[in-house]
Amino acid sequence: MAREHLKPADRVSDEASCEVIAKALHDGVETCFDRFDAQGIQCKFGTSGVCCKNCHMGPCRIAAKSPRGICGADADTIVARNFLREVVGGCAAHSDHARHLVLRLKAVAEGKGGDYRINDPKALHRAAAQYAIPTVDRSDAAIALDLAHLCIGEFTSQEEPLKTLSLAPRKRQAVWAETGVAPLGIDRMCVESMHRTHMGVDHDYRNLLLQAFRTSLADGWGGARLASMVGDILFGTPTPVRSRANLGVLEAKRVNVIVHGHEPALSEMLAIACNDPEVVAYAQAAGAEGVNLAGLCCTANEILMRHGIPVAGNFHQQELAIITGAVEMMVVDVQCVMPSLPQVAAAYHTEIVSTADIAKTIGATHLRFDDDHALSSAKSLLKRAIDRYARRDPAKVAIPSQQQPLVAGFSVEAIRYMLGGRFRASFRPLNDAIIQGRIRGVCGIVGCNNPKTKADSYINHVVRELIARNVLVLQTGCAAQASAKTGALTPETALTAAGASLREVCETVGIPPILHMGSCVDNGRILEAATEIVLEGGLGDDLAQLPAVGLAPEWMSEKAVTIACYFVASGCDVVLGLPFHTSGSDKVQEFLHEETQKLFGAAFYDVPEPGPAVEKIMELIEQKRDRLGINRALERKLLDMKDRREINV
Ligand code: SF4
Ligand code: MSK
Repeated sequence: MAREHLKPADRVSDEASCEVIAKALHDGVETCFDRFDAQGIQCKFGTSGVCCKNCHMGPCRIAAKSPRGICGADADTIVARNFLREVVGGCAAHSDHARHLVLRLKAVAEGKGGDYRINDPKALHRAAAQYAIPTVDRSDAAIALDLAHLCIGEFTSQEEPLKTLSLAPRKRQAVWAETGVAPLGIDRMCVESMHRTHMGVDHDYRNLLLQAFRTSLADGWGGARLASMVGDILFGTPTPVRSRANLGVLEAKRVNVIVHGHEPALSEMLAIACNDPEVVAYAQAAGAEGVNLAGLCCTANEILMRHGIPVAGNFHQQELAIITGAVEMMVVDVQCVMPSLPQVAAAYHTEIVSTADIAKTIGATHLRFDDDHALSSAKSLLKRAIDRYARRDPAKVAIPSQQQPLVAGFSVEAIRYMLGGRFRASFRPLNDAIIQGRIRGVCGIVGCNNPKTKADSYINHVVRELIARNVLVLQTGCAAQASAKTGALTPETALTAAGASLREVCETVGIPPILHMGSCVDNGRILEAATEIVLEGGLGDDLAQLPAVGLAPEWMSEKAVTIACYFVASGCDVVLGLPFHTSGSDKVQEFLHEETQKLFGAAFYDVPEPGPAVEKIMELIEQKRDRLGINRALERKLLDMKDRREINV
């Protein structure tokens, strides 16, 4: 079927998005779905990874009649080089985000942080203990300054491996040392990778792919991990919080301001400023009841996790939110922001405001965020949005009614506390439940939406099936928001869908069966949770032994490639709903899908359909359980009273 004839319900899963796609058609506004259709059949050279434009003798593309580029590079070299460059893109994105937070922490520690401060001293002391930074008789500012300098060293280290690697189980650290993938400083890894993929440098696909895993570890155990850690210190460690999700969170009688992107610094201030009496009075004077702040993509996740600010939608809904006609301002920072937003906004009264000097878009108003006067910057942005309220055209407004309640905020600290209680916070109950088979295993479901597949559909299918089969689900990013829109992130509704033994565990310890752990940069929290499980004992001594699988169902960004790589390099199998652009090299495919198993104890599995993905995930979990010898424990557990009488127990 030609794509142009696809109905909204073939492209997206939730009713609210369907309604707004139909409205876009009515309003004559183009969306990513139209542009996807306009692209036609996508280039096979690109999708198989055999197109090279790393020098100006090219571009070259590999085909049967031209098996080498002009320089002589073959498909293996070209595919591996392209793959490594994708990993660098992802690592750089997460790590630059982390760098901004680290520099802010340094400024706060030096007394130059403006309206920012150390919001969570416990998180600071936890981090200090992890890195053996002295704390006795020292001020928080002094500790924070040492920590900031240590973090800066994680970017700049030229000869020493990342210090954060030492937070992994010892056995995993040994695997990295043995395979030569322990990363040096984050910046060095990115620069070295770009050097090695320059024309005429590294041509050995294996050497290039090992560097891809090394660079990914600089993200997962470096940049991403630092971003979550420093974010918690500055803005607070997330704890369970109730909120709502989907386009129905927009309000007819309030000034709607949406924050979109990834970095929490400005959105934190907007979350505070929107309830400021001065701002509320200003909105009321403009005829509105107040300001309604909502989020999109991972900036949404950041302020959801810490403030319970509602989520307007995930990646594919960024244009749709504007098309409701009810958004006065969309404030964007970095990553996953479609450059089309100003064109969409031009059909309505919405102003797109970019705030980061490194991320400008033609047609958006660029208002550089003033770090030194963050709160007053946030207030003036909100007043600017309020000024647009009078320009809202009621004839163009159609806010879908759909929204679902959710619970988010599951940092590792929060999970530990919920499992063990305040005085004996511990992962022990979770480990015991896994050993006894009441929880079969854990699945981390991450990533984006992609117009190549019906939005949210794969994610929602797998989540439903896995919890029914007693698998605990950890989510981040837009995948978590997909589940939120179905109402699955509430203990109440999710418990009706969980398998009997998972439900029993969840009821006993008071956790839902699907834990929203944050934004895509927070995937490091999933590794942190996995490490806690290993250290708690009883499930082996390495991450690769855990009955845990990663799944990226509808991913689209380079960050997702990097995340998938650091999961595998950490010993966690990863199922991909959409394949990498590597099919043009059998050797690269074999390396990623098989050889990694020998190197890291984990590999990638391409499973394009959600049903088979569930089976694959269960198979991988059960294999790990078998190897741990814990499936025997389940057999004992399943004996009922009748069985017991029969065997005279
Ligand atoms: Fe072609 Fe080689 Fe240049 Fe790539 S590096 S564009 S394969 S000549
Ligand atoms: S925002 S990277 S679309 S998860 Fe983190 Fe969503 Fe993917 Fe962006």
